[in-house]
Amino acid sequence: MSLEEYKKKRDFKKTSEPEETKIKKKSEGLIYVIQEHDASHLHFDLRLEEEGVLKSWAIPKSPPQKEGIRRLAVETEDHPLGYEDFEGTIPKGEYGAGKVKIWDRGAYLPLETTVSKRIMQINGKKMLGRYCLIKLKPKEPKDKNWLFFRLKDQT
Ligand SMILES: [Mn+2]
Repeated sequence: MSLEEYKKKRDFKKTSEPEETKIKKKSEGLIYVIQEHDASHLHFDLRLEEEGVLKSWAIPKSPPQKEGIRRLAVETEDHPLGYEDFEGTIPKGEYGAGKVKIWDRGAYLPLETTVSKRIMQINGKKMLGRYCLIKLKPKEPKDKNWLFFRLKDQT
């Protein structure tokens, strides 16, 4: 867990994204947010609080609000706590240039966590239910593709 890659990619004199971790007084649960990011390609950034950072995945299509939709989620660099509040425009020429807005946020509860699988209860407004992230077998070591989908509601 390190913000080295996050910091290396950004020039904080130019972007208004947070440079450092900001820890607020905790509300309930772990942070969950999805930011809509209108960069070179519109995508959605899923971020989940884990061990003092926001683990991050870029989802190229709309997030899976209903069961039966499986979305590719590409793991990206850890982001600092506090990034869940970020909305604004990353300037042209900077990493991730384009508009960022919060698409959904709330808290999540991890139910099962391994290196290649996460099952969790997401309590957002648009995403509410049990979700799974599962890592796809990498073809090359640099591959960081996961599948993200909603699990069946429990009765
Ligand atoms: Mn992004």
